[in-house]
Amino acid sequence: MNNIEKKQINNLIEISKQLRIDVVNIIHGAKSGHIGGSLGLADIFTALYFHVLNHNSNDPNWADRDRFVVSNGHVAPIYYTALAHSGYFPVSELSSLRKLRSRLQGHPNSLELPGVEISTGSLGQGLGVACGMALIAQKDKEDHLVYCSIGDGETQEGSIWEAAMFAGHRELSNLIAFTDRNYIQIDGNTEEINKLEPLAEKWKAFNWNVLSANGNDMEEILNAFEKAKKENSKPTMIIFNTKLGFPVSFMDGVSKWHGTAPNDKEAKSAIKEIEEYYLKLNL
Ligand SMILES: Cc1ncc(C[n+]2csc(CCOP(=O)(O)OP(=O)(O)O)c2C)c(N)n1
Repeated sequence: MNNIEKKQINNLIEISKQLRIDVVNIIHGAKSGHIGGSLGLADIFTALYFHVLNHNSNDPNWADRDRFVVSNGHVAPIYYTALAHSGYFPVSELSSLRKLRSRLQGHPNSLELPGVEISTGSLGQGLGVACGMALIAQKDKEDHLVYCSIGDGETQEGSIWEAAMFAGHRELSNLIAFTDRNYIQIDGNTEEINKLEPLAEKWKAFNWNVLSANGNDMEEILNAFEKAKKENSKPTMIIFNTKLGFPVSFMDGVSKWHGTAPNDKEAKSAIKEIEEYYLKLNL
C-alpha cells in the first residue's frame, strides 16, 4: 500500500477499537443515540481524523484545513469520539452526550462544539453545503479539500441529487463525498423502501468519479481516499460498503439498531464482541 506502513495501519485499527468502545458506552450512558451508523463508520472516521484529513485541533478554524461535512448528523457519537480523541475537547466530556446543557447534543452544533464544521441532522442538506465550500475553494484556487459523509437512506432525499448535479456540472474535483452503504435506514432495507441501486451508475451519470471499497477495512479505506485525492476533473463519490453496528453481530442488518440505545446486557455483549473482533485481528 502507498506510503502507509502496516504499523501505521495497525495503529489506526487500535484507535478505531477505542472509538467503538466509547460509542457504545456513551450511548448506553445517555440511554439514547444512533449506534448502528456510528459503529459502522468507526473505521472511516478513524482514517479521516488520524490520517487523511489535514486539520489541527489546536486551531479548529485554521483557514487551510480540509473541511469535513458530516451530512448524516445523527452519527454524532462517532463524530464526537473522533473529535475528542483528536484533541478538539476533553475525552471526559464524551459522557455528557445528550445531557441537558451539554455541548454534545443528539446532532452536532457548530456554534457550540470546536471541530464541528457545520451543524447537521436534517438529512440531505450537507452535500449542498459541501458543494458551496468546494466551489469557493475552486474559485479562490485554494488547496484544501472538502469531504462529505452521507448515509444511504439519506441518499433518498431529493436535495442530494440536486447537489450531485451541481458538483458534476461544476467539476468540483476538490470534493470527496462518501456513502455509508449499509443498506439500512430508519424504517428498514433501503432497497425495499426506495430502491437506490444501481447506485454507482447513478453517481457516474451525474459526472462523478465513483469508487467503492469495504468501509470496515482500514487498508481499503485509506487506498480509496488516496485514489480520490488524485482525481482532478470530477467530484468523487466513494461507496463504502459497511455493516450496521459493525462488528456487533446482533446489530447487523437490523434497522432497530439505527437509533436504539443498548440496555445493560446488550451494551455488555456489544463490548465483548468488539473486544473479540479486535483480538482476532491479532495486531
Ligand atoms: C430531513 C430529515 N428527514 C428525516 C429525518 C429522520 N431520520 C434520521 S436518520 C434517518 C434514516 C437515515 O438512514 P441512513 O442515512 O441510511 O442512516 P443509517 O441508518 O445507516 O445510520 C431518518 C429518516 C431526518 N433526520 N431528516
